[in-house]
Amino acid sequence: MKDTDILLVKPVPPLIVEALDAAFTLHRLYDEDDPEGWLEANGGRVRGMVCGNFPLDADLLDRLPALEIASNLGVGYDSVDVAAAKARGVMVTHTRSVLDDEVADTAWALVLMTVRGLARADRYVRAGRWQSEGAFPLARHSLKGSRLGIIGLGRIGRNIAARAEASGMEILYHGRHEQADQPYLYYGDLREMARDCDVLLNCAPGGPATEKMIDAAVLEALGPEGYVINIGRGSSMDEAALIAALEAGTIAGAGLDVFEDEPEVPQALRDMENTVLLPHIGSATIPTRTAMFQLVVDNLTGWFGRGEALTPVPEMEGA
Ligand code: 8YV
Repeated sequence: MKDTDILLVKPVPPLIVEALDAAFTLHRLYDEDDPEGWLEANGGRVRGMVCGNFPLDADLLDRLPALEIASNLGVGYDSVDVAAAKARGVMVTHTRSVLDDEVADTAWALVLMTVRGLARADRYVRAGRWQSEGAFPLARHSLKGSRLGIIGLGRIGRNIAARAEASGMEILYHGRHEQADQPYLYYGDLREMARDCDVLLNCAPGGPATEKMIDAAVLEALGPEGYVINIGRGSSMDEAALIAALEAGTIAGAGLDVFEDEPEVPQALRDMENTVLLPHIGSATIPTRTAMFQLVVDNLTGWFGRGEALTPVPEMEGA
């Protein structure tokens, strides 16, 4: 494997760099003075790469004609043009499964912080308002008996549903298909589900199919007693519509781990009392990130060592 050329387009964590450096011939495009010139001269030798932190599009794929596999860091692979990769016979893998519980825990914490007002309550104590203003206002909803509408009932969504069940919530879900093996109520129409739930939680993948799917009409259907939570991708939310809905009281509040233009977070969202804002930390613990980094490496060593990718993206299955 040592003579196999692997490309890093952007810097990645040291665990990945060190493991790939030991196993392969590793090229760091970001260290090249003339990346375009390097690609022109050497792109034809590259057989594997790490992706996820830059757009891997048809144009870049064309400059890597010998590429066999792109190993994506993250379960979400919306920065990769999978159709273009597939058309060129390039395998794409992602870091599914190893982060499901971590992301579900973050999602659940965000639900509690937002719906029960816990982040706001913490600020209340710190600002000395408990002494000056008295008891903190009561939360609108108990989780028990409330309805959670999950957008995207995949591995992470099902882990969130398990946590919601433990809290006594009723679970509804929306996705491309009804899942016969799931006990929850399916909605083919997102607006209808928004109308019927108290907490609307997005954990769907990003990309064109989910672009701005949570729009003004969905937020209006959710209504003034409803909360929206997003731990999927910022691109799935119409952020301008969300700000307008929060300002007008169209919905009650929002808990967000992802944003349209990270790390930019609109000042309007930061200024509001009924938002909880996290810096995209769904999977951000040392054990889980270490497992993700290792899986990025294992997909490449599996492919070049045994001809087997461990965790192909769903579009690759049966390809
Ligand atoms: C991180 C994520 O952004 O897995 C994903 O899709 O959104 C996160 O875990 C990341 O990709 C790791 O750097």
